[in-house]
Amino acid sequence: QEALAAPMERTFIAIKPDGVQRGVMSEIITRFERKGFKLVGIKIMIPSKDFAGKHYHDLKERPFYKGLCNFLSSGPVIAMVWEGEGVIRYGRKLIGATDPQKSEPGTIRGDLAVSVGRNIIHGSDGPETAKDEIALWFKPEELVTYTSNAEKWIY
Ligand code: RTP
Repeated sequence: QEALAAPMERTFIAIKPDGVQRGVMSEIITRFERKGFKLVGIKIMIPSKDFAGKHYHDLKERPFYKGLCNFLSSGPVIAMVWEGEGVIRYGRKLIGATDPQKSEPGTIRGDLAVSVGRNIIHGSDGPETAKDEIALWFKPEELVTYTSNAEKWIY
């Protein structure tokens, strides 16, 4: 009998309102796509302040919490779920350090952002947060399971 394959790792990635407004969403998607990760969920929405507060509940005690929630709900956000081996940890690597002044060139924040309060993208920081954030932003039926088979489309 065939062993059941372990479910592939998934992470939650959001392009924040500044990333959407600055027109870098395709660039961000390209970097995850070209690495070889698979997009299994995507939508655009304007989160309410209450919803933003839930997303950032871990930071409730921080002085920037209110401003951060106001910012996340200030415009459209692209919410995504990406799948692949090591996608949580490597996704954070693609994104770069929280403060774009400290993120390396070659990372998304290093190349495309300058300020910590406007760092254009969010990525889950571990398996537990990934699970919670995916459940907060997506209904199970909004996530798609499919096999990548590029050969089929190349003649
Ligand atoms: P994210 O969750 O957005 O991927 O960011 P992160 O894990 O790298 O950083 P975290 O400490 O969780 O902070 C979440 C977001 O809060 C904003 N922030 N502002 N001093 C400040 O004004 C300040 N510090 C953090 C950033 O936008 C950060 O992404």
